[in-house]
Amino acid sequence: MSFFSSVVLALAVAVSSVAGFTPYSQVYQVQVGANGNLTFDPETIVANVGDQVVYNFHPKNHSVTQSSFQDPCHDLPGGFFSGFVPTDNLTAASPTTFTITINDTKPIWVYCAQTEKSHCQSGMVHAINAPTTGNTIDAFKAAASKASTSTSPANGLPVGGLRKTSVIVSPNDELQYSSNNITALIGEVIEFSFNPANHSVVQSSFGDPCHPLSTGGFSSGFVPTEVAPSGALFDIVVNDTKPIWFYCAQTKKTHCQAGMVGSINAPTSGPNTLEAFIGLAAKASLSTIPPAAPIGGILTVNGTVVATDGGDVLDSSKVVSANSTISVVPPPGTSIPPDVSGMAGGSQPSNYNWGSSISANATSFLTLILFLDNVLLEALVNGNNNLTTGGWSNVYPQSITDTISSMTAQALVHRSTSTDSLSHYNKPMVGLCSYNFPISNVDDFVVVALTLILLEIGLLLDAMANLVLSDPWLISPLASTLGSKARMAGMVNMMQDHVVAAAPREAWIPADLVYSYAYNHYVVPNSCPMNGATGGLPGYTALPSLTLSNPPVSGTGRVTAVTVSYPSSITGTLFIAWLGPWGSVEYTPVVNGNSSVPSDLSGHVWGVLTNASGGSVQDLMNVAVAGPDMVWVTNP
Ligand SMILES: *[C@@H]1O[C@H](CO)[C@@H](O)[C@H](O)[C@H]1NC(C)=O
Ligand SMILES: *[C@@H]1O[C@H](CO)[C@@H](O)[C@H](O)[C@H]1NC(C)=O
Ligand SMILES: *[C@@H]1O[C@H](CO)[C@@H](O)[C@H](O)[C@H]1NC(C)=O
Ligand SMILES: *[C@@H]1O[C@H](CO)[C@@H](O)[C@H](O)[C@H]1NC(C)=O
Ligand SMILES: *[C@@H]1O[C@H](CO)[C@@H](O)[C@H](O)[C@H]1NC(C)=O
Ligand SMILES: *[C@@H]1O[C@H](CO)[C@@H](O)[C@H](O)[C@H]1NC(C)=O
Ligand SMILES: *[C@@H]1O[C@H](CO)[C@@H](O)[C@H](O)[C@H]1NC(C)=O
Ligand SMILES: *[C@@H]1O[C@H](CO)[C@@H](O)[C@H](O)[C@H]1NC(C)=O
Ligand SMILES: *[C@@H]1O[C@H](CO)[C@@H](O)[C@H](O)[C@H]1NC(C)=O
Ligand SMILES: *[C@@H]1O[C@H](CO)[C@@H](O)[C@H](O)[C@H]1NC(C)=O
Ligand SMILES: *[C@@H]1O[C@H](CO)[C@@H](O)[C@H](O)[C@H]1NC(C)=O
Ligand SMILES: CC(=O)N[C@H]1CO[C@H](CO)[C@@H](O)[C@@H]1O
Repeated sequence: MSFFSSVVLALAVAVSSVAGFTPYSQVYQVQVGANGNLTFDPETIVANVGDQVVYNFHPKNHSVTQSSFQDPCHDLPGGFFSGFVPTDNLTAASPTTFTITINDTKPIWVYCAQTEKSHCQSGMVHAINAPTTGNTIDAFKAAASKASTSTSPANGLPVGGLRKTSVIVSPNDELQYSSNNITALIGEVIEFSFNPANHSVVQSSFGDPCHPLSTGGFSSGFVPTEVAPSGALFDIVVNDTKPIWFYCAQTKKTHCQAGMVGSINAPTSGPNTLEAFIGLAAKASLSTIPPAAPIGGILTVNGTVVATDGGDVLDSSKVVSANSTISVVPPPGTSIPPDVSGMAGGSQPSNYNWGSSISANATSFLTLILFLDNVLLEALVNGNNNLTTGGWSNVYPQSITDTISSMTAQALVHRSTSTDSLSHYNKPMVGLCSYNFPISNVDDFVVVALTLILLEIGLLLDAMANLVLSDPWLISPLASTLGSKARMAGMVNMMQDHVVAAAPREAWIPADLVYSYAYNHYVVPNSCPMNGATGGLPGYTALPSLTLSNPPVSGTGRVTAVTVSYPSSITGTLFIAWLGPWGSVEYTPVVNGNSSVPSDLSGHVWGVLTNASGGSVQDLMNVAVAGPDMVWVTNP
């Protein structure tokens, strides 16, 4: 039952199955003036719509400026400009970067506008999507060498892209910000990156360090973490040239007084220097922090915006009482405490409208549903512990973790559909096995949770389709469970994609395939109390594992083909059967270990290796030889 007992082993699974899930666009890194060369490296790139290009600056003082092809070294009206980025550091790029987003595939022409030593004229130019004939990068460079003195936007401010400076909060466990002495332009974003253990960034005045401004000002709130870097970022925007003063409000070890303070655009002379501020902070009274956070900036954790630290978006006090915790998965058949039912939004029914008997098929389905509920609960309960009180607390807003807690309780209540029914008809109940989950961080957890929930949905559809005639009383309880799982899929999908539109698809998955995936991926072999032929569930045999992998094609954001990996003992003519929503199934041939993805599929899709094509979902088990596996295809 050890959640993390086999992280190393499980990582191999995680890499192949996690990689394909998150829709992504390409991010290109360009070095500006590296090694003292007056160059952009790479000099040209080919990029698609939606891709991003991040420019990294090296000594001494360069810029990224857009021109037209016809007029090199002169700024294009309406074009982008990074502002100049002076830096002396020979060993690392400046913490200031400039990022542009590619909006179309027309050529983009770029130069460094530093006039000292005529950088542009010396060949410090760059292009995105330059033609290979006609207006080439070489033609552009040749024209630049003859251009008149370089120009750049008169106000010197960044435009058309994101100029961002990273500040490390508590590098190497030191009580400081690196850098604490920041020079920034109007429009620039300062991004604070949090490290252990429990720091904050709060704005103060010069004269009253370690205490928040009386009105306005920013505060990240406390960001407790054990991971370095934590993935927690607090972004503020510099709106004017006035000096900005900030501090860490942690009172344990009096961080502010110990010198954990900093400034943006502090005067370098006169009374109000950073040195003077550090001196004042050393004598300040015990630190304080505004009651609400984050304010005045945006806090994200691995891409998820944390709207309110402590979350008052939804009223969760009614749902989760202080003693409603499920720290371990109780064995099937254990009665559920009233407060856990309350957390779920209600207890299991007292009357299932039982039929006079139960069919062998229904017993078999309920046993598998219970088996899968046990796997899901183990993942949810452990993940929920980590989200609420463990290392992932404060990652998601309180209202989201409370909803996950509530849905975890709901999954426990819904397991009773199987346990109550099996015990009503005196059928044996499958107990808990030992499980392995490929989970090393919260993103992996979300992937595992969503995969298991989609398997549940696929299995419930299969059960309903098969039992509607023999055991009609079961349809309603199964539909309740399906509804609960679909709500949870939407929630988890939202946590995974970091966007509001949650659109998981409900594919109908034959029971044997659901069993195969769950057993192959999450169950320790031979660890289940009911020993079937293969050490798993009696009556079920897991097919060999199948891995479908490939990133989306850059630009389209779509997975158009997959590489198909399966045991070499499987030979002959093979197909992938794709299980889409609305009970659809489509077949594509496997050619040289590859198979294309039907163009009408989107979201998460299940694929199965088969040795014949053309049948419906009901016929699938006659031809399935390995799998299934889940693939992220594209945004719906
Ligand atoms: C850049 O500078 C390094 C070291 O000075 C040199 O070895 C390298 O060839 C230069 N690269 C280019 C593209 O000029
Ligand atoms: C960087 O170069 C720009 C343009 O030449 C100049 O205005 C600015 O003063 C320079 N900054 C530093 C710190 O040298
Ligand atoms: C250069 O950057 C590296 C990495 O951020 C840092 O460790 C080093 O102290 C910096 N050197 C100078 C001279 O600022
Ligand atoms: C893409 O469009 C945005 C919004 O209009 C604009 O700010 C940005 O400069 C454009 N990117 C490029 C590379 O032109
Ligand atoms: C972080 O520090 C604040 C202020 O000292 C404290 O209230 C909070 O409980 C700490 N959080 C954790 C998880 O230690
Ligand atoms: C901050 O940087 C300025 C130069 O920009 C320098 O004059 C000053 O001494 C620095 N202050 C500290 C405390 O590092
Ligand atoms: C900049 O202005 C925005 C919008 O008014 C505000 O939210 C933010 O806190 C300001 N930044 C700073 C550093 O004050
Ligand atoms: C929480 O626990 C306390 C003490 O055991 C008990 O009195 C109370 O009824 C419980 N609350 C709920 C909602 O079950
Ligand atoms: C049980 O399911 C099998 C196939 O899944 C079917 O052939 C059989 O008719 C079902 N039995 C009953 C009693 O419905
Ligand atoms: C954010 O992602 C990093 C890298 O994957 C990981 O180490 C870290 O644990 C994640 N943060 C959280 C809170 O899960
Ligand atoms: C399979 O597809 C991948 C990516 O689409 C491609 O790189 C590879 O060459 C293909 N392999 C074969 C044998 O066609
Ligand atoms: C990061 C984190 O909190 N991990 C914990 C998750 O939960 C398991 C068991 O519930 C703990 O063993 C981990 O330490």
